[in-house]
Amino acid sequence: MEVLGPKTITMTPPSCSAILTGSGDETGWGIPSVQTVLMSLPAFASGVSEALKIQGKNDVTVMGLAGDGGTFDIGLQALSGAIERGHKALFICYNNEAYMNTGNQRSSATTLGAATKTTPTGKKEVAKDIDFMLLHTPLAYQATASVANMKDLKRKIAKAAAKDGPSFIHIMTPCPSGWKFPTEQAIQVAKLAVKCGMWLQFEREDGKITINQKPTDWGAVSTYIGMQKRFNRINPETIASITEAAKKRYETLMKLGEIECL
Ligand SMILES: Cc1ncc(C[n+]2csc(CCOP(=O)(O)OP(=O)(O)O)c2C)c(N)n1
Ligand SMILES: [Mg+2]
Repeated sequence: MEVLGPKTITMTPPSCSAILTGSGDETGWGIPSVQTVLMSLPAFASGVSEALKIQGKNDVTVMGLAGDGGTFDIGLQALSGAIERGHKALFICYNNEAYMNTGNQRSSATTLGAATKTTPTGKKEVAKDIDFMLLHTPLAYQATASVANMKDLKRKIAKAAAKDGPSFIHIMTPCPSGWKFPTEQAIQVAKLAVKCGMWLQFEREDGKITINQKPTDWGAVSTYIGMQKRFNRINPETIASITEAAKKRYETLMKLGEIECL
């Protein structure tokens, strides 16, 4: 909100953030806010964005804030449609890697090997790569960001809001209760994810990908995993395959940085 200012209309689907922020007359946002249904925040945003356009209100930002469940899974179809139609709106996904508000059920964003209520022995599937999927959509601006780097996040929000089309920012948001680590380590966990390459910081603008921060220590993947009790039952082979996949993803991103994307 510091970046977007008061001329913003926000919406949130059911999620932890909806509980924190509220909606209508009972909201902590201090600006107009709507609580949408879980499957279609981007459809709500499309409608509000078009209404503002008809009213000639070009200086109002429409910002949707959804979790990984509301973005990767249940809201994906609506997001895909809103991007394809090109509405001016900023879609922010805070990714805590599970359906946390309802008690930590796995989502398609949950990392391989992580225990959740519905994967008590560790998730068997790799996480859906929403960033790479969205590289092939006509977003006016796309970025990843981290709660451990607020300066970078604010810069990206400002850029996204200035675009005359749909933009998407994907924020890594460690969840102490769901990932099972002490709350005071949240920023440390987020920093480590970037350092070990489990989280890639990049942006796509005008068809060009820029890597904002390079992974510096692939060996720290096991430290990152070791800090979180959700990975208590993971074996060394799975850690090795997670590390390999992270390396491959970074190599692919570097190659994509050399060519023009959509
Ligand atoms: C269609 C539909 N299915 C299920 C629910 C129940 N529900 C409410 S919040 C939530 C979790 C959302 O997870 P996510 O989007 O990752 O946000 P988080 O809770 O992790 O912040 C679920 C499943 C719902 N409200 N609507
Ligand atoms: Mg979530």
